Amino acid sequence: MASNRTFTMIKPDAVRNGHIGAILNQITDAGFKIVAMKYTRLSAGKAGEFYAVHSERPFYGELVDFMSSGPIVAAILEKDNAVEDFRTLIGSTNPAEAAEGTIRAKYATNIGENAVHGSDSDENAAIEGSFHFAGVEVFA
Ligand code: 3AN
Repeated sequence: MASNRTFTMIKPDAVRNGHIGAILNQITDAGFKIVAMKYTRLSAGKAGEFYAVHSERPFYGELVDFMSSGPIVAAILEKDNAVEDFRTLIGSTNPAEAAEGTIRAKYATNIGENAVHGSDSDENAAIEGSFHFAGVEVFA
């Protein structure tokens, strides 16, 4: 059965470009409830840990540098079928291929600086949520 939670980050490019409010509006307008949220900055070490699954990919260093380059908004979101519905809402990894109206089509800079993160499975949503939030910071 699909879980009802996913994890997101509004990435440093979208924060720098002033899109926090618009992105959060689009997320809540789409029916997601914010059950945890923080404005924070990842150290290079923490960003490297978060993206460890990509450590062999050629863009890993660039990704870690970018994700630790400025503040992010991290959040846990709740909705039926959260993981899949949120991936649909944000659009393809490469904003040039993202469907019109999706968050990445509207706010992403390029494939590396793509405005938002969305978990790709229920299992990763739980791991990523726990990476950023303690139990007492989650309000069901
Ligand atoms: P998604 O975030 O859509 O799940 P992944 O998991 O393939 O995409 O990639 C994780 C992150 O790595 C992306 N959000 C993006 O910031 C970065 N990334 C992915 N592919 C590339 C690429 N070809 N060049 C640079 N950065 C990339």
